[in-house]
Amino acid sequence: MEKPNNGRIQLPQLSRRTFVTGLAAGAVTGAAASALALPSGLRAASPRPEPRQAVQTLRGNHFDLGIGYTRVNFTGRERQATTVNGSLPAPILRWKEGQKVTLNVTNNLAHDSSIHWHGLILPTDMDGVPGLSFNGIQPGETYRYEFQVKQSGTYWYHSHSGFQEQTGLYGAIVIDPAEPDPVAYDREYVVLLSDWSDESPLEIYGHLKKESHYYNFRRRTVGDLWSDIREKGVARTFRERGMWNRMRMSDTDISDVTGYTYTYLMNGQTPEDNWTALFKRGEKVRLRFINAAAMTIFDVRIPGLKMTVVASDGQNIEPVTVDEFRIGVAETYDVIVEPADDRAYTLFAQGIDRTGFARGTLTPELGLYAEVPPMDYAPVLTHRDMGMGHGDHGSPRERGAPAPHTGHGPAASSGEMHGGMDHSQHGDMGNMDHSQHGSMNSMDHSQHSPGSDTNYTPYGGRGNLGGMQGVWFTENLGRAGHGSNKPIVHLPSEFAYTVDMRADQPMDGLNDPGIGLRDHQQRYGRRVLNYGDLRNLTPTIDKREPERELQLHLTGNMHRYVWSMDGIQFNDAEPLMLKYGERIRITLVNDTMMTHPIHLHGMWSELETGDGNRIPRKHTILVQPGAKISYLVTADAYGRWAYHCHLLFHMPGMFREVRVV
Ligand SMILES: [Cu+2]
Repeated sequence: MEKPNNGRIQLPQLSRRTFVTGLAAGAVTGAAASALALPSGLRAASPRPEPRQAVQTLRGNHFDLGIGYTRVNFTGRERQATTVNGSLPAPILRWKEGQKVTLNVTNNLAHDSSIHWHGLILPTDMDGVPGLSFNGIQPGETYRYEFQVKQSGTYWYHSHSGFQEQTGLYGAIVIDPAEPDPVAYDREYVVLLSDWSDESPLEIYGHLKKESHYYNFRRRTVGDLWSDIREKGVARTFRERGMWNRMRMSDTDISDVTGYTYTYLMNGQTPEDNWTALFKRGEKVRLRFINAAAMTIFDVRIPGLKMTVVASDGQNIEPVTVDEFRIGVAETYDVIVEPADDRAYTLFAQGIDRTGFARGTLTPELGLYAEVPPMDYAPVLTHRDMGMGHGDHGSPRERGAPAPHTGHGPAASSGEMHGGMDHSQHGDMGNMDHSQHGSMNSMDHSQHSPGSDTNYTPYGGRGNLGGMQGVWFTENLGRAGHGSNKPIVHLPSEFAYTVDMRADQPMDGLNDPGIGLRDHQQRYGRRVLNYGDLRNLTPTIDKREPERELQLHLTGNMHRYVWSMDGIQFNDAEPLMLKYGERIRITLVNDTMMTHPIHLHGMWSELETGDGNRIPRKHTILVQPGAKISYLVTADAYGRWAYHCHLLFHMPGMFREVRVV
């Protein structure tokens, strides 16, 4: 890592106008909203007392890491961060495939701590999940992690204890391949994205528990109402708004935690600090993007440069050239860029909800910088994001323009509402027809009787594995690499207070770049990466067909801010049992309005993108709202493994133990 010592580089002229322009393009209206939605890192432009150092890189076989407290100042106010060796982000660990590494991790905190090596295939007691694979590291204790490095690529590490990751305990891992790298490049940089708040994680969590919209200042206003009416007419506007109001949801609720409290960081530096990397014209530069944020999904682009994506979650893929990609929390993407001119370029990573961004500069010369582009418009959730079956209405629509309802009579729409959404928890639904709920429930439950489809068992799967949850299908499964062909089944556990919404007709989560990106080709001429583009660079290793398929639902109740799988929170859940060596398919159905990054520890998640010979291997899969997506897993690692949403405040509930026996 040749990184320039980023001393006090001349501050860019980030005029207020730039940001106001960006916000005006979005859905913000009203002076209060504009002011509040400014990224907090840009509000306070007070210079740091000392220049921030570039992130240190540690190499070798043996590492001593100390977890401790460090004072930081990202906003003009000093706060306490949780760090490794005093550094936020933690040092970059540089390994070589095939070597054995030893890491002595000393916990100098007042609380238990841990480090999880995200995406690494290793024995379960080295995985670093307290309560599952080890007991955590007690205050004052040193825990020795020791394992063989079996893979190459870009990964990262973070605490798996409490909410420590949110306060700074994360860092990059770069593993050089044993064989010559199939990717050619002249220089490389880690670009680690994260989100910082001056509020403690417990405060943020407390706010969300009290009011899930606490950080959302983009709820629509009377002004929006008139522009909606102009665009869509009175009847449609009131039908749509009425639906949102009845559900007491906000169609602008894209992120639980926003730029109102978050300052978005690139390699630990705020947008105004402007992390800077050097290149020489004509060089191939490899950028290793890591999303180490607690809660923020980023959309990344470098205006003026094409990016050739060469790896996803550390695994080489067939190169695909794009202008923009979405990186979910915990995902990594490696891209190659070839700047042809002696000019600076802005690395721009805007939050999925467009309430702020991380920013850095790629430049041939220190002191140069490029324009910071305005943020894109803020997306607005539509019916299709709720799995309500509007995916077949032709081109996707954005910006408050749900697919038209042509072809649906009033009965059809109302049936859809009842099928897709569960209103039984709402005491004040007013004009909702409660008499239908009984019939809806009994209809759905009737699907669980073995007679309707003998292909699956709702509770137990095969008896000899015992105690399983979820819906398991065992016959006539879709071909490996091509995804699920099974009907959507909602278990009785999904009809509980933990669930306020269910998708009955989830859309395809594969060939969809996701909310806020769908029209970027037409609107901006940007080619956006989607999961359907991913093909492994080398042939699929395990070519077997899956023997069993698990359908698991990502569920939540936004009003209570509880998250779950199949309506069951982690504390009440049985482990998912896998038999060593078996090949299974997991189909995730997202019954919520949020995009969830789902991470399976210890084994690869092999995303079925339509080519059984080139199945890409990932450790974290983004599941779009109201969508389903399938991947294969070879249960080749004994032990107890975590399986969870990587959004920090979803993790307490949306979590399962996977046990391979
Ligand atoms: Cu989640």
